[in-house]
Amino acid sequence: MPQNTFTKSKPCESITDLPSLGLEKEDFITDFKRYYSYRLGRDEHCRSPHYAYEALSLAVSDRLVERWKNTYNTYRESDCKKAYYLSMEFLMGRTLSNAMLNLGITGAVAEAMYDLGLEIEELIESEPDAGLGNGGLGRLAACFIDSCATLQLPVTGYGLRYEYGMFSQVIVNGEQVERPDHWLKNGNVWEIERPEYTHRIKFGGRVEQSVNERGVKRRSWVDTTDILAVPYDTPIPGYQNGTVNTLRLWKATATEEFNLEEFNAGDYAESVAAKNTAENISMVLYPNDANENGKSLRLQQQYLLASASLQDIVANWVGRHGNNFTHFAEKNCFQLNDTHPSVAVAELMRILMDTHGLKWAKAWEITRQTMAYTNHTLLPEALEKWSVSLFERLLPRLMEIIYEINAHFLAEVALHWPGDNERLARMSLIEEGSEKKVRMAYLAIVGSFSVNGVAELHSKLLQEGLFKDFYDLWPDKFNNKTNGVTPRRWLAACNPELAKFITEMIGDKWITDLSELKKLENFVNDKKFCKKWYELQQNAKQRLIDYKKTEFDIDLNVNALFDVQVKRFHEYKRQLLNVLHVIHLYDRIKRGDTENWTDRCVLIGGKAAPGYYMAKRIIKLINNISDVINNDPDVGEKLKLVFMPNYRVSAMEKICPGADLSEQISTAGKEASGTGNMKFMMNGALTIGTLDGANIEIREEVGDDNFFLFGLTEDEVEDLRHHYDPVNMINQDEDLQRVMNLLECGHFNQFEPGIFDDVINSIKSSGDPWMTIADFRSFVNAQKRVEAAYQDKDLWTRMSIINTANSGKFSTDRTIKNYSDEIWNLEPVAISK
Ligand code: HTE
Repeated sequence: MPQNTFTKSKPCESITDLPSLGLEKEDFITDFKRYYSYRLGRDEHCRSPHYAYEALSLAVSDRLVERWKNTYNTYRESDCKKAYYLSMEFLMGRTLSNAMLNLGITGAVAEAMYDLGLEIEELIESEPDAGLGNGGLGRLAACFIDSCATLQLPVTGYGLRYEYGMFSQVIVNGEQVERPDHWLKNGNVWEIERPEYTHRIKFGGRVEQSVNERGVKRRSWVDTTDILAVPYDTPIPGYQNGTVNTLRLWKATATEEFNLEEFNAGDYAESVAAKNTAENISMVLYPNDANENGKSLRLQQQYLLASASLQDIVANWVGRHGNNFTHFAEKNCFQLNDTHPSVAVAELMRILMDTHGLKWAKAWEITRQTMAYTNHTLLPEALEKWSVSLFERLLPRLMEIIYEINAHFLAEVALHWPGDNERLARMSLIEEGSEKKVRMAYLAIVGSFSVNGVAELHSKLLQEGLFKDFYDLWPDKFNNKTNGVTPRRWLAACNPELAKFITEMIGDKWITDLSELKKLENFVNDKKFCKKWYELQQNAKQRLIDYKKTEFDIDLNVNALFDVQVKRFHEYKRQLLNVLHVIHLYDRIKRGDTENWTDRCVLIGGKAAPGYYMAKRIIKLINNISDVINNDPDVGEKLKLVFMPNYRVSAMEKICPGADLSEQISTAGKEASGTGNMKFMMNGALTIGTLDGANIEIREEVGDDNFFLFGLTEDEVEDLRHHYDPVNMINQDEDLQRVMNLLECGHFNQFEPGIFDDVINSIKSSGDPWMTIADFRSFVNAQKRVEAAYQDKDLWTRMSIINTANSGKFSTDRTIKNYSDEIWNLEPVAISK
């Protein structure tokens, strides 16, 4: 294994002292040519844009690494407090254009590429997405680390380096087919492997009692099967401020001696095969968003992340302070992105006690002062519970520690509520039953000093419902941190035309202080401004049309209302409600009810978890309906329904600038926050939405008049559950009856009888948890208000401006400032050269 330091043979000048790299056009031309010809060995006959992308990225990466070193050294010298964002997902998307923006070199590079006869857009487009996440939770982690760097906060992201990220989705005969996403196959110029920081991760074995030299009893975890965690670092630049933070991702590999033993036994092939078993652990991202994940391999992934990251941080501490942990909690803070890394609570206890000899009480104090937990969902099917028997087999020492944490905790509960045995059973970290299970959320709550939800309503529901017992015990632990998105990627980079116009009008301070956008409101009555705003929105729509045209043979009308719903497929998100409305519009056209018609393109995109049957059927339904509608000459321009395959970060960068209407239509109380809603709003789309998640706060910011509200409230949903009768509701509503008839008579599946029966039955069931039918009428009425507003171009444009102008709250800069001030307690660190 390479070492950190090596001996130089004679005194000489520093090997890292370098003149700083230039940022002018000529500098990029020179560096590009050198990388292209010498590092990559290509010439002008090479036809693939990939190598040009690589050559440019290497040149850009050099500038990042230069600043990265300064940042690293500044943090080390300042001995500042640090936070660590532990997450199983970082949905980074592409890096090149964001890196150029944050380095402030977009213009110089574009000119350099132009001079070389290259199209910068084409190079940007040839970068694969780093799709190391499922949806909102993973993308939030990516926006967070961007904001941390921009705010100059010493925060490191820790995650896993999956060989295969989120699958890519193709549609075959209307159905989702998953293709593996081998995103690393052409290499990754942005990462640096750091084998010198490898850590050993234990699995299996058993726990022994041993006594050390001084007669102190120790628990030892022995006879384990070990793997190695090797870190790969990616630079995370702040916005034009010299800070470059780190995203450290772990790859699992085999230990050397593990193989050696078998070599000696002569089992050469077996020993090489064993390498596979180890490397499997970080091989693939589980493609479930807010769904069940019960597999042993998944628990191994979670432990790999927790153990490698904590060992890394503790080793760094010990390197500087020896075995003295007195000030550890003042200097370190761990944010757990949902329960996925929450085994970290037990792992920190293990490291402090078993490796560094701390007593239980001291270790527990440190753990409880350093861990903070963010919950991202109320859905019961997404709450992690690991079977005790699996835990015992895979991580016996950790199971032991969890039992002990539980014993101490239940004693505290018993003291607080003497004799309340029911409460003890409810709150126990261990769920009793035919199969005992570890409740990971409870472990996270008990082991943390802070528990937060991700929007006002969600945090309130956590306190009143899911975590009520814990809130009663520790009300001060609970807090809200409303989500956001980074305005660099989600406005400045993805919508450069609009960004430029905004900057011309109000200056460029908005890029790092999004509340500045409020100044746009001063222009809502300025005719020229509004005209320009309208033109820019139309241009963005046209760009979206052109982008989609490369994928299918459909011509969309730029004057139609672009009505967009893009997100993971889940019943609670109610893509089905959208579909019912589309069928209703189709039905109106067919029966000639088209007076005052508003042309509409309904665009839907998103992936379904491969094992989520109902979600996949809904995708098929959308594709079938789309076939019927788009090919019906009676319908023509009036209505189009398009399913956009393989929705991902880089697709959203094109979609959100080109949307008129943003569909945020989840059943109230089910979408913890949503973040797509914020991207659309920032880019001037209007929202049609329920009182759910961050929609509530979006509506508060833009005002009632600039938001299309519909649907039951969370309270009403819960009340209605007891006497929900969707069949009766259908019978009471003629439009809905006609829609259901079209579905039930097989109008959209003439040659595939019965394939949508399960979908139809699910919404007609009185037990439908998502209550799609209940919100149909209210949704249709809201859509009518949308159409009326859209027909008044001036009104719509004004509303659009007001949406962008009031999106300031939804910058992750604000969110991260809240985390930093109220949970992490960090100070910004200016970078010295
Ligand atoms: C919420 C979404 C929120 C986002 O986090 C989500 N939670 C999960 N996925 C999300 O997108 C999640 C995934 C797996 C297990 C548990 C939760 O649904 C970021 O905006 O509303 O906070």
